[in-house]
Amino acid sequence: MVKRLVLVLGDQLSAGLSALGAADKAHDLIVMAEVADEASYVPHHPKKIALVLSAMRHFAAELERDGWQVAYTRLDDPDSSGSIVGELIRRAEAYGTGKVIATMPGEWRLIQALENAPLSVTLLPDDRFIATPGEFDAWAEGRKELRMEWFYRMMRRKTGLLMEGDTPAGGKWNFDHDNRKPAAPDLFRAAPLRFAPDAVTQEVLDLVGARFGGNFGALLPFHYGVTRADALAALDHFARHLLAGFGDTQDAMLESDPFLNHSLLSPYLNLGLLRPLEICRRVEAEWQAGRVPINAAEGYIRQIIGWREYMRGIYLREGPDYTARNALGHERALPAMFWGGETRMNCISHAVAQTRDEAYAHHIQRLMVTGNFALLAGVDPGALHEWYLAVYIDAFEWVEAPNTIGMSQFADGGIIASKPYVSSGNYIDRMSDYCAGCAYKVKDKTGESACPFNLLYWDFLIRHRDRFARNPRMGPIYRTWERMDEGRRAALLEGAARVLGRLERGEVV
Ligand code: FAD
Ligand code: DLZ
Ligand code: SF4
Repeated sequence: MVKRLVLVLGDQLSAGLSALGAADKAHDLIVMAEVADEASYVPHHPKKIALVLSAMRHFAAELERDGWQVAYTRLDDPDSSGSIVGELIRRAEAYGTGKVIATMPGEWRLIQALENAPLSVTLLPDDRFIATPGEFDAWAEGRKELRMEWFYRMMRRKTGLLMEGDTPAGGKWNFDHDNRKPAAPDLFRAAPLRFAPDAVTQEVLDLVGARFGGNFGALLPFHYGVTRADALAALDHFARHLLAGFGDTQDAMLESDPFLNHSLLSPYLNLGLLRPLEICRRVEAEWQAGRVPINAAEGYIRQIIGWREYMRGIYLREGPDYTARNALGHERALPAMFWGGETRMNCISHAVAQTRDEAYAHHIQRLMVTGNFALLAGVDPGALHEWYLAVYIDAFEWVEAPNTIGMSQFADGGIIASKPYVSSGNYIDRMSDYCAGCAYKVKDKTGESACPFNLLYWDFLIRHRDRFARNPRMGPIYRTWERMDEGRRAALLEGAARVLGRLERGEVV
């Protein structure tokens, strides 16, 4: 006799999940379901689907070994209803109970589906985060600006991470000044830890290959870890071999090294296989033991207790319509180059090829290459949001949408970013080795050979002059424009119109 159904979603693979904590092994039934709706709300990268499904299957097996009863729906189950709520209803009918316990889903789409389900659903808080939504709201309430740095300091105090009493370790809250260096290829830099697929993963890979082989992205080779043990091994590998250089190379981009010193822990964190605090405690311990410098430890911890928690706070606070925001009124269709179409721009070509092969690009590739280009070209932020949600291994709406809509595209009107993240080609040239192999010349500001970023940068600023000219951080840029001679200004805008015209007509840029 089953008392209640306990829903465990594909990104809730944590032994300490609140729904499991509230459940009773002897009488409750765990429901896990691979369903068509979740596999297709955007055309996910095949590696991402494989990761989620294989991690779900491994987690279900662990629950069973631990004594839980699990009703597990496979994607190819002919009786499947195709949706999470449909599967709950099907199990409710089969087991004679409409009572469901679930941990709050990460995204509005599923929160709303569960709230409206014809079942008696109890939603429990997702306590796998450091800040509760209430804490975030209390912090945000009445503030004119929701700057991440102030939230981050609150999280440092709350966790005690890198704190000496009430003061930050090393005398500063933020060591970014020591980061942001370009990088050179380094044969001794460790590669991320790779995992060979086991039989369970192999079965999933066959299924995903057959069903989703047409989606953008290479399914094979597949090297992601799929269990908590794998995720812990990946954390250990990062802490031992890569963390020390994390700060120095954080913003750098190299053709020959897509990963540099990045951790690649986001998929494991977002699926629930790792907890944010355990990662940060390990990072802190490496610093305390003198094995990594403070700029690396602080920089890394800030990404997790700062940016990651802040993004979730914004997503929940801003509500379900956040993904539809379009403060700058951008309407352009997403250029084909984002799906691997031909382009002469080496930086975009490289970032997209890497995304296709690895389902991964690091933060600066997402923000300052693809994001920067889309913003300068006036791409519809909703279309871009769906692209980021589809193509990255770690993409879940609660973290992807604030990064895309807010940080990258300024489509929320400046809730997250105090000014748009735009740059000319200079920034990409300084931080990468992309420009040397490009058909365009980054030093050329006008003319056919000019880097499109150089042209679109000014066009963007002029198109949105009314909004940004009064921004104190952008005033100097507009003054540079005023000082340019008329002929140069006309050549820049004509060049931008030429690039935009080509995009409009679907021609190669
Ligand atoms: P590292 O560089 O090793 O950083 C460590 C950890 O910090 C990451 O694992 C991640 O958990 C966290 N982190 C770092 N930056 C951010 C950030 N801006 N927001 C939230 N967490 C952060 N991250 C996602 O997890 N999922 C997404 O769907 C996602 N979409 C993004 C879309 C855009 C347009 C941009 C600009 C950024 C996006 N990010 C997203 C943030 C960031 O790019 C990734 O977290 C990071 O690249 C993951 O790789 P990593 O684990 O090697 O990160
Ligand atoms: C991303 C994903 C995919 C591809 N498939 C499933 C699935 O079949 N079953 C499931 O429970 N979850 C899946 N997920 C993760 C969900 O989409 C995720 O739980 C929601 O986006 C909420 O964050
Ligand atoms: Fe990208 Fe411009 Fe450099 Fe080419 S020249 S790689 S388009 S920044």
